[in-house]
Amino acid sequence: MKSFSRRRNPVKPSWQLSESEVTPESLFHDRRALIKALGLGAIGASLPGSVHAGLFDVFSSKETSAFVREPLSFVKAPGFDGAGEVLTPEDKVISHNNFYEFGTSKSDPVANAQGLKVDPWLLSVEGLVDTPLQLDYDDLIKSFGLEERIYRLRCVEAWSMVIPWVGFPLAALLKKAGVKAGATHVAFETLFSPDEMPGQKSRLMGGGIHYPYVEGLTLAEAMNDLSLLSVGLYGKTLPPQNGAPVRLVVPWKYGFKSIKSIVKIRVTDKQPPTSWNQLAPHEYGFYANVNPDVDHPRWSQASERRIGPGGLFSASRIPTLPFNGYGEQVAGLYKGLDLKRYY
Ligand SMILES: Nc1nc2c(c(=O)[nH]1)N[C@H]1C(S)=C(S)[C@@H](COP(=O)(O)O)O[C@H]1N2
Ligand SMILES: [Mo]
Repeated sequence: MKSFSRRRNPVKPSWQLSESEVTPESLFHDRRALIKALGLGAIGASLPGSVHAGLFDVFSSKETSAFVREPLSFVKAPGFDGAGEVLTPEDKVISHNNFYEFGTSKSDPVANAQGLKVDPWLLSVEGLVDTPLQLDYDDLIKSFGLEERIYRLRCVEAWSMVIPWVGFPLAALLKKAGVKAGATHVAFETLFSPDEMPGQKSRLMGGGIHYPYVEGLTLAEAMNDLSLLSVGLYGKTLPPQNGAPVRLVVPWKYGFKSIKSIVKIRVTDKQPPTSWNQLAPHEYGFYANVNPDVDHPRWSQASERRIGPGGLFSASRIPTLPFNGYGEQVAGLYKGLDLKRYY
């Protein structure tokens, strides 16, 4: 192999650069340099300011540490200790995310969500309830007894994690509001804040979803003890990329049902529209129960890659269980329902 002449090359090879010259932080203090370096060119120039800020967060520890997670007090819920399963390490849980409001790749939410304002927050509980509720940030963190529950999370994309959530049963909130006779479903809505959520400003970045992101459960599903409103993970408040300050966790359903950063919960007498079903009804149903016997039209759901300490690419493939292994608690909700038709 012919060696090239270093003397004729005006650019210093990387081994000649000093430490300060190679640290991304110093290199990328100039936004235009960053955008050029990432190859975004004209696209980058037209991205909203919040996206630029987000790109910076990846490289600047000062900006990533802007979001402070508070320690929570909670009890360990008996029966939810994870049954000896290996937890997905915290750094994987908070860096491999789906949150299309902040972009469609797994690394976008952590990069773009750090500036999300979660306090003040207002979660409104309304619709067919005796007492509509308006919960602020402190109400969410302090007015319910918090418990830790270790749940499996199975994404429809066939990867999964084991996560120690901190939260309170959705049923506790619904009981506090008082569900009126005639109610059949519960609808959920994520924050709509395009200035903070760049995916809501651009169809490309937001994956084509019609925002705000909405989800729904039957009333019986919502009242099931497994349905959790999570305000934390790994003992601290949620980071924005995981749905701060409050998100749903329904572990027997595909991950997209576990809607993040909720501002509205409405009790209703109709099956509410849901974002992924609106986008691709043949691929994503209202129920979305984890089911190894009903494949996604484009891939098998028979197995999954469990994300452990080595991350996604060294993850082992394991069989997917009906209802994600929670059949004992929830199969009764679907007696007589054709789960192939109601996927
Ligand atoms: N508002 C909102 N909620 C959302 C999503 C989203 O894009 N927007 N993605 C869903 C999907 S597909 C999954 S798998 C889980 C991922 O949760 P995690 O990032 O905390 O693991 O969040 C769900 N909740
Ligand atoms: Mo997902």
